[in-house]
Amino acid sequence: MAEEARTATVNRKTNETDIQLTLNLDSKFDQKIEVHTGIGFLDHMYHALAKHGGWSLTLHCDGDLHIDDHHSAEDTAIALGMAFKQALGTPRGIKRFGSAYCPLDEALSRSVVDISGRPYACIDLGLKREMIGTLSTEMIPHVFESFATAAGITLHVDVLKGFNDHHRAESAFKSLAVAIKEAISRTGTNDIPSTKGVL
Ligand SMILES: [Mn+2]
Repeated sequence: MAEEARTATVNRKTNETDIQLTLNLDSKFDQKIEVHTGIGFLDHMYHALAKHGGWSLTLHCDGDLHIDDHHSAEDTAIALGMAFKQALGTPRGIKRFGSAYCPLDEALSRSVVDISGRPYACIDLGLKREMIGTLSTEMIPHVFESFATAAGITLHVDVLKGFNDHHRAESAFKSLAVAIKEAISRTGTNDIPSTKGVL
């Protein structure tokens, strides 16, 4: 029996950004990914996250890029986290924990996820460049943190190796995608995976 796809729509408008987002966490066979944040490298990262997570994702952000990339990067991560949380609903019948290593050539990243209901992020990417394209590298850990906070998940992302910052960042997003895919995979039960009985 086909299980219902876990989906969400988030529209989030502030004085700094105007975001429309749709997410489907169960798009194995019919993925549709369209990301326009106004920041090319960030589009590339969200695209990788969706692709390897098995998601469909449409994300449009009209942000205050005349100031800098900060609000657009942070707010799209918040909107994505909100959509993730909404799509997942009460976390019943999922594995809860997930972890993955993903290489990209010489770079190697590890992500560990707990769909805990407790927002926490430990991010160590060791990026050296100031910018990758038009994205400030300092915004990349901020994106992971903002996503984890809005999603209500515990997230550890470490880049273990690699000298190319594009590779380091991309392998980090890929490992996050694969770790989340495991964590939210269905167990076939209706169990809430916590000794507390609540997540
Ligand atoms: Mn910020």
